[in-house]
Amino acid sequence: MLEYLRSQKEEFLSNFRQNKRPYYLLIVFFTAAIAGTLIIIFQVWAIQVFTPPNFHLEKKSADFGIDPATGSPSKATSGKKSNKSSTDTANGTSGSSTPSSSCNSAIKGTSTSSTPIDEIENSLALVVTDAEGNYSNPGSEQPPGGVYPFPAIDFQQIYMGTRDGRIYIKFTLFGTIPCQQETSEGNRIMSVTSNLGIDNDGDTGDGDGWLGSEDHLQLNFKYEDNGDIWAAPWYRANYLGGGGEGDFETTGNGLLHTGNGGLGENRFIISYAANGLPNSFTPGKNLNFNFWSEAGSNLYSHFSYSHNKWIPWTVLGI
Ligand SMILES: [Ca+2]
Ligand SMILES: [Ca+2]
Repeated sequence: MLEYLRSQKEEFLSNFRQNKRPYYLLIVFFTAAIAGTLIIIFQVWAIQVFTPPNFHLEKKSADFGIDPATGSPSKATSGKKSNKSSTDTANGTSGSSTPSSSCNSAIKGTSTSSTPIDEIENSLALVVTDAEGNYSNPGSEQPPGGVYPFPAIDFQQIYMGTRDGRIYIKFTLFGTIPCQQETSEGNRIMSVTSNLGIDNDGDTGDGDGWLGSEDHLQLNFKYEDNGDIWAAPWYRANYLGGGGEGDFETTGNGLLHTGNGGLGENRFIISYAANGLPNSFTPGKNLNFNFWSEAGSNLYSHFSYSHNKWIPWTVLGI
């Protein structure tokens, strides 16, 4: 009997080795394949569910060329929009203002005024008409192949005038000022900046760091990664010599008039109290303006840039 069992065992092992082994290996292979497929399906599902919505928006804009200034606004921006667009309507914004000015409600800070100034805008005097596409390389902090075009910094015309102790300056542009942070050439545009250097002593060759400018006016739009947008219309006045950017006697803030242009439009108006710029904006005084603009990105502080020559203007009360 013992001998019989031993022979049965040998026969079984022999059959397994010769015939059954491939069958069991096939079962193991298919089981592993099914498990691997289930793991991949789970990973795809997890990416779809847990990826933040902004990632999809940004990628969509970059891949398909959707203009964020006119396309679907981001979650953060659209949420802030609804409050103040109704305020603009209540203030009677009309005529030269367009519905897109509601983008301005996303601006943080207090350097804005939404009260329309249509009559002042229409009274301003044309100071200069500038060329389209006149970008230039500043010589530092620019992309290796040179600056990229960015029409929102491309000045078209500048208008000015003083009234009731304030200087008003209007810029028109060849592009629309972004309503939210844009992506261009793989760069996130972090700032859009306009500058005016003012020569008020008739010598455009004096001054070290500012090439003849005694005053400097700037409007800076800042687009943060979290969707926040800031506008800073400010100035520094009475250059002291010495060559540094801080070598001015005074600094102060101005106003961005969001009832007449701004985000989502191709124009903006800024104003400053003339007594903050005591040697410049007296009606009848002859000034020279040196104006430049720039767009900064997460990669290059001079992603785009344009610099222009001196323009003369006699201060006009309106
Ligand atoms: Ca231009
Ligand atoms: Ca000067």
